[in-house]
Amino acid sequence: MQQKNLNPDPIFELVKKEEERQKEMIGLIPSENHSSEAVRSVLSSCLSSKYAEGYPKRRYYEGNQIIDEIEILAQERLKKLFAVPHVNVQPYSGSPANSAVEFALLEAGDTMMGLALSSGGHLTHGHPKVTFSGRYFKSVQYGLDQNARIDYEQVRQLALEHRPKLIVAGTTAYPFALDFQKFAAIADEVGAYLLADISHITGLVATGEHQSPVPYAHVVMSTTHKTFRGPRGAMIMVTQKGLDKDPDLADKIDKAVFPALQGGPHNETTAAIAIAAAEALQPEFKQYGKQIRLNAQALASALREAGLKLVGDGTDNHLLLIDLTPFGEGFGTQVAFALDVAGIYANRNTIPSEPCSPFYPSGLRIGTPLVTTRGMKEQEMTKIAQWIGRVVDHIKTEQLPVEQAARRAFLQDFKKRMAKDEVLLKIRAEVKELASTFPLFAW
Ligand code: DSN
Repeated sequence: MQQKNLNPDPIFELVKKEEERQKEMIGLIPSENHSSEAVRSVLSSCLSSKYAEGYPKRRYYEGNQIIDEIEILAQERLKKLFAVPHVNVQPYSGSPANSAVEFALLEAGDTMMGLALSSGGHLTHGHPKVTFSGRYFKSVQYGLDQNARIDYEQVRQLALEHRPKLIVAGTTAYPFALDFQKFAAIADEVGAYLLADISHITGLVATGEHQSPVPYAHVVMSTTHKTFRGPRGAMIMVTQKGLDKDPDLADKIDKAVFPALQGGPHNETTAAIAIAAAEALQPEFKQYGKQIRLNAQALASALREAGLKLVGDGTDNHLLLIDLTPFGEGFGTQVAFALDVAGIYANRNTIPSEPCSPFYPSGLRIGTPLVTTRGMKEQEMTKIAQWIGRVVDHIKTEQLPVEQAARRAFLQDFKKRMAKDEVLLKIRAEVKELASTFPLFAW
């Protein structure tokens, strides 16, 4: 039969361009990662054609014998990796997973506690007014001490005062180790459930580079695409401690994911999670976890040498927050835009006690998962820090106008000028030369 001459969809051209962009640039967004060919191959497989509402051996659709095997494999590998008795791999992503845990453990109006967004917490940890967790539950938010570390004394005082039913220990822009044992002592004292959201640090927990929350928390959730290096998805684990507190906990979590909040699971994602879990059980993954932290520490010292200030003066994990207030309020905005032109993509972020605003923040959030997965090591981190230092120095006179109304026009003009700025384009060429020698996935 003659093959039809398919009119190539421009989408394929755009995907190719995005791949080139990723190869030519250096990615420092701490929540992103590149995954293996094996993970990516099952994502575009026939598994996405199948409905499998329900759980293995309890489906609402026929023809799920093989999907059952895949989901059971994913569960078993994760149970082994994290030493937990129950795992749900169906949440579509991190926010739905956290919503499911909250729906399972709380009634509308119950009190929950989480780290404030402005201190490095996540929207789903009770951010007031605009989020599901902030509107349907009474949310109490804790913060940081003067050294930019979680203020455990404040957590305890707030817990004693408000008697939350749920305490969330989890972060999205926090460069330091979490002390799950301290969180557990507080949760146990007030009889609260402890949820550890380890989305950012799963790969570090799995490799022993960060304390595991499993002995301390009742529920542990994570996305599967950050340091874990799997597909976009999430998992919710119930610990033995959780089952001891509430023997129905696993069932409550499963029912909150399906049928309460979701429909059919994305089987291709389930299979990719199973593959990522098998990869995480390999010895190379331990090396990868170690290198993530070594790279973060190398980046921190080279950034300090370049004259940049870090929130809390360093990092214990994969993430760093650069405090750009010495260059002007809101300066994270200009730096993020200029770095993008110079071939380095990161994200502008608020810093603790942000003097400007979330839209024009004074910090830059960076991390090492993407570059570590590409095989870069300490010497490349030094180069990256020097490039960041050169970009900051080059644009340091570009100040945001104080008047709100003038900011938009300033940024439009700034972006236009930076797009053809010779210094930035020269750095971009240097970045490209280095980046092109590293594959996206080197493990
Ligand atoms: N958006 C994720 C991050 O960048 O950290 C959290 O959901």
